[in-house]
Amino acid sequence: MIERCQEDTRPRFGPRARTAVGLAAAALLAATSAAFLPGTASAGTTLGASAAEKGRYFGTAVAASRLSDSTYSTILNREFNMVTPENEMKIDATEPQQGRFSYGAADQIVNHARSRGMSVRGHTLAWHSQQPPWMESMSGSALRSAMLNHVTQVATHFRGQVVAWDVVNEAFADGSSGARRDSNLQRTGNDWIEAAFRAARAADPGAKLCYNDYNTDNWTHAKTQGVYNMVRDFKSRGVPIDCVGFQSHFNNDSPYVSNYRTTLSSFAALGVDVQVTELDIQGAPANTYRSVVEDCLAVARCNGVTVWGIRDSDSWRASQTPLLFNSSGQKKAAYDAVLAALNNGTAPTDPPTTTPPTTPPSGSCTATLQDGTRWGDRFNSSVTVSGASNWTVVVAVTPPQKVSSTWSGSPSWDTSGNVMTMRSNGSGNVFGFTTMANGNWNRPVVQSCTAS
Ligand code: 9MR
Repeated sequence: MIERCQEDTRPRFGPRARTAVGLAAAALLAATSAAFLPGTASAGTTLGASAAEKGRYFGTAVAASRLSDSTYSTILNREFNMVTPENEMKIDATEPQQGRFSYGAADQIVNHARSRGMSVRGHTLAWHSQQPPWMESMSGSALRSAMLNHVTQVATHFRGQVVAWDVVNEAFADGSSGARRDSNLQRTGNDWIEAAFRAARAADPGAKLCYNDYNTDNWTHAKTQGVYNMVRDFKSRGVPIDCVGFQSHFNNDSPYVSNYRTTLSSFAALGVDVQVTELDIQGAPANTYRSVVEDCLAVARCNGVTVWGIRDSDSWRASQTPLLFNSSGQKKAAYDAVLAALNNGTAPTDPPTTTPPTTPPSGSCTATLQDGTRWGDRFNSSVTVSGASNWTVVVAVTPPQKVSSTWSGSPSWDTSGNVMTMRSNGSGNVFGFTTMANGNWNRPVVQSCTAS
C-alpha cells in the first residue's frame, strides 16, 4: 500500500481512517455542521449525519445544471456529505477536443460540495462510453497515450479535491464470460486498466483509486467473479487499487440479491475498500433500500452509499421512480428506511492490535484441514494450527476452484490465484476460507505449515 500524503487533509474512507477523519476532517467540517463528526451521541436526522456517526458517508450524484434549483440544492445541502458529478467529469466533458481541457461544470460541483464540507468522488477517468468523438475514433498506441494523458491531466487538475476516483468504469462484459468488455481501450492491450491506475496514482497520490462497475452485485455472476479475479491479481502484483465501487442499479431485470453482502465482504477481504456508488432501485421499495444499507454497514470496509440522484425527476430512470425523494422533493418511505438503517447500524471497529511475541518461535507446526458447510456452488474449510502462535500455512485449491473469502488470517496469493499463503493475524489458531467449486469439489490441500 502506498503511503498517503501526510499534509493532505481530505477525509479518508474506511475504519483505519476514522482517526484522521476525526481530526483532519473535523477542521474541514466543523465550520459547516458538527453533525458530520463521527461519535455524535444522538441519532442523526439526515442521511449524511447518520452515516457519519457510523464512520461512513451518504452521497448522491449531482448535475451542475440543477444546482440553481432551490428545492434540489436544499435537499443536497441538508442530506448528503458526498457528491459524485453525474456527467461533468466524464471524458467527453473534460477533454472535448484532444488536449483542450474543460473543467467549468465539474469545478462548479466540486466548489459547491467542498465549500459545504461535502467530499467528492471523481467519476470517471477511463471508460469505453461517453468518449469524445476524437477519442472514439482512436486506437492502438495513440489511444493508449491519449488515455494516459487524460488520466494524468484530469487527476492532476482535481488533485487534493476528490477523495476517490473511479479510475476505470465498466470494463467487464455482461453475460457468462467473466471476461473484459471489448472496446477501443481494451484493444490497446489487456494492461490498459493497470496502466490507468498507475497514472492516476502518480497524478494524485492522496486519492483512493477505485474500479467501478454495474451488475457486479450478485456474487455468483461471472461478471462479479471476473472483476474479483482482476482485483485479486492487482493486489497480488502491487497495482495501486484501493477500492471497488458497486453501482447497484437494481430493477426487475437486475434485482437486489441476498448474497450482495457476501459480494461486498468478499471483495473487502481482498484488502480493498468497497462502496455502493450509484444506487437506485425500481419503485424504491423501502425493504430493499434498507437491506442495501444494512449490507454495507455489516462490512467494515464498506465506506458509504451514494444514490444516483436526489428526486425521482432527477433520475436517469425517472419513470422507475427509483430514488429516495419524490419529484416534489418529499421524503419517500425508502428514505425513512434508509435513515433508520443508518441509525441502527454499527461503526466499523479498528483492527485489533496484536502484541508481538516476546520470544520468537521457530520451526514447524501442524495444520489440519476440516470440511465445513457446503452449498450448491461453494464450500467452507477451516484449518487448525498447532505448535505455533505465529504461523504461515500454504493451502492449494484445484483449478478452476477459486477461494472467494477468508477469515481469521491474512491471506496472500501466488500469481495463479490457486495457492494461498495464510499468515496468523493475532485472531487465534483457526482460520477459514470459502472455495467456489466451479464444478470441482476436490478438498483443498495443506502444503506446509511454518512457525516464524
Ligand atoms: O446518469 C447518467 C446520465 O445522465 C447519462 O446520460 C448517462 C450517459 O452514459 O450516464 C449516466 O450515468 C451512468 C454512470 O456514469 C455510469 N454507470 C451507469 C450510469 C447510468 O447510466
